[in-house]
Amino acid sequence: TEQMSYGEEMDYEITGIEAGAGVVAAAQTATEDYENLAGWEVSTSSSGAMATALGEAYENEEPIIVTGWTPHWKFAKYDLKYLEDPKEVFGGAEQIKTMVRTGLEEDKPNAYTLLDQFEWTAADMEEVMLNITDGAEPAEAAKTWIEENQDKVGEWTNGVEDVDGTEVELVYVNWDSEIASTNVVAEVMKQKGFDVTITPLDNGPMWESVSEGEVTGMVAAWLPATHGDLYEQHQDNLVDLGANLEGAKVGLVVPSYMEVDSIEDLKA
Ligand code: PBE
Repeated sequence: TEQMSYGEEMDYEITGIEAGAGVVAAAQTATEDYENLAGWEVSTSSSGAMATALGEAYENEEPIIVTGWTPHWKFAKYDLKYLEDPKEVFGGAEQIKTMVRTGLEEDKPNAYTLLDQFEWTAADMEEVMLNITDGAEPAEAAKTWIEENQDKVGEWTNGVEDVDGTEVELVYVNWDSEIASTNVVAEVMKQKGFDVTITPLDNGPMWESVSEGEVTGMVAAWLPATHGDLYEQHQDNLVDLGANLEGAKVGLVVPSYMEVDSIEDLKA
């Protein structure tokens, strides 16, 4: 059958993203836990390179398996599906949570309150991501969304006083979802008078810089599964401000034209 040749056609390679991403670690675990994935490997590069490879394969109707996640603009651009994961290697429903450094509430209460009140939906985040993938600068896409969503932004800034250049540093990873959220929060904070720096890091250093108190915080903690090991390692040294988005998900994603529905259907 056609399905038997997928492995060969893809050179037994799952197209990954940044080496430090939780979804890449989970994909590597999948190649160990699913016997039928013996001999498969997860390549690592960047989220941008993955998106390019996916776009090219899609255009040519070729098979490709990527480490994917929701919210992401790729589901609006292409007809895609998650492969079923009967062993639940990729976990279930995920939340994206906000983590800040200890002591922030006392030192910078207005920054703390705003970060604590930040929450939006997958549809909100996807709107910003789509705008960016269609060519808008992240900061511009953030401003546009803020202008159009004053009600929601008003809830985040409720009780937050205007400040005069209070410094805030947010860290993130250059994943499309986190570029969107971090730019939106940064822009809202700027509009309240904060002096905001946003710094892209690798995943491990992002968690570390918050737990070591070097930076203000981040809105990019995927839990309970995706960043579970990092949370466990750092939880005693950070303040968990709860979910800023519900209904996130990670897994192996393929174009819908592929005749495979479950990770278990792939052939060694
Ligand atoms: N992601 C996007 C990240 C979390 C956010 C799914 C690529 C990860 O796998 O660590």
